[in-house]
Amino acid sequence: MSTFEPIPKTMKAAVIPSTGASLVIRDDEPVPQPEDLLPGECLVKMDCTGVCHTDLHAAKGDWPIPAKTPLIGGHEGVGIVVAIGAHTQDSPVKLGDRVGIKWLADSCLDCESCRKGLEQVCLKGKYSGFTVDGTFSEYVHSYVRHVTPIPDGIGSAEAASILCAGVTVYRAIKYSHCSIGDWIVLPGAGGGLGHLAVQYASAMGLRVLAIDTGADKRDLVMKLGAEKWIDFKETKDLVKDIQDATDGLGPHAAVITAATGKAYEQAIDYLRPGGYLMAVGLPAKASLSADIFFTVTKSISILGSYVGNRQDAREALDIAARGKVKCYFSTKSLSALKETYEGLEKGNIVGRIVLDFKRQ
Ligand code: 8ID
Ligand code: ZN
Repeated sequence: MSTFEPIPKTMKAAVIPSTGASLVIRDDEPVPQPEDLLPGECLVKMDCTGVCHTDLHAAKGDWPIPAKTPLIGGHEGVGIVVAIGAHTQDSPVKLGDRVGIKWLADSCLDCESCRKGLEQVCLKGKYSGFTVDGTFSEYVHSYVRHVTPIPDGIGSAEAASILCAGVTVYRAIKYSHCSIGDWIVLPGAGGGLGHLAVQYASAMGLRVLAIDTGADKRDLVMKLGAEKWIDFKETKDLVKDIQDATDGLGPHAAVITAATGKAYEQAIDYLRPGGYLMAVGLPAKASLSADIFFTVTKSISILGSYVGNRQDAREALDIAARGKVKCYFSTKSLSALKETYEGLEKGNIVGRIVLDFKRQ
C-alpha cells in the first residue's frame, strides 16, 4: 500500500441511514483506511461533487431496485488519489493524480458486456452512491481501473457534473442517429443533464428545440445554444408546437432527460418518421407506453441509454476541457445537500449544484 499524505480516521459525510429516511451529516464517519485497500482499489480525497437527480431517487428509494443502506450517495466526484492498495499491478493512475468518480465505480472488464464496451450493464458492476458508497464524503473508496483521469484545462467543479450528467447525454446524443443540421428535442433541457445536452448537441451541429419550464431555464438554454424553446407548462398542444417548431415534420430525435413519465408520453406522436427516442430520464414507477401501430408505421426506434463507458467519459470530459461545453452550476457546502434535494424535487434547480468540500 502507498499513501500520498496522512489519512485521518474519521471524516464528514452525508449518510442516508435507511431507505426514505432523512439525510444526516456526520463528522465521525470512518475513513476507509489505506491498509484495508485490496489490490486494484484506491482512496480518493474529494475536492467537490455534483448532485444528480439520481441521488434523490436513491435516497427516496423510488426505483424498482433499492440502494444499499446506510448509504453515502453521490457519483459526480472529483478529487486526488491519496492511497493505492498494496500489490496493485499496472495501475492506470498514480498517487497525486486528479481523478473523477462516476456512477460505474467498477466492472469486471471480462464479461461479454464489458468486452463489447457496454460495461455499464456488467452483472458484477458496482455503482457509486447506490451499491457502494459514493462521493458525498471527504474520502471515497474506489477502483483504479474505473476512476477517470481529469484532463488539464478544466477546473474540478467544472468537471464534476461531466462525470454523470455530461457523459450520459453525450452518449445518448451520439447514439441518436442525428446528423449535422438535424433537429433534436430535449425535454428536461434546463436541468443538470439537459443543459449539458443542449451544448453537446449544439457542438455536434444539431438544431436544438429545448423543453422545460420557467424564464430562468428558458434564458439559460437559449444562451447555451438552443434555437427554440417550449414551456411544457404553457403549451396547449405539445405535439403541434413541437412539429411546428421543427419544419412541420417533428424532430429527428428526442433525448428525454426529464425525471417524469409525462415527458415521454407524446414522443412517438411528435417524432419525425424514422426518428429516435432516447430514454434517459428515470422517473419512479413509470412505464413507456408506445402506440404499436404508429411506432411501426413511422419506423420509430426506442433506445435506452445508460450513462457511458470509460471511453465516453474521456470523450465527454475532453470536449468540456476544450471549452465547447460548460457546466452551469452554483457551489454549496455538503451541509446544503438536503436543500438541494428539495430543490430537485420541486424542479427549481437551474443547471447543477456542486458541493465543494472546502466550504463549511
Ligand atoms: O444513465 C442515465 N440514463 C441517467 C444518468 C443520470 C441521470 C439518468 N439520469 C436520470 C435521473 O435519475 C433523473 O431521473 O435523469 C433524470 C434527470 O436527471 P437530472 O438532469 O439530474 O434532473 P434535474 O436537474 O431535476 O432535471 C430534470 C428537468 O426536467 C424538467 C424539470 O423542470 C428539470 O429541469 N421536466 C420535468 I420534472 N417534467 C418535464 C416535462 N414534462 C420537464 N421538462 C420537460 N417536460
Ligand atoms: Zn447521475
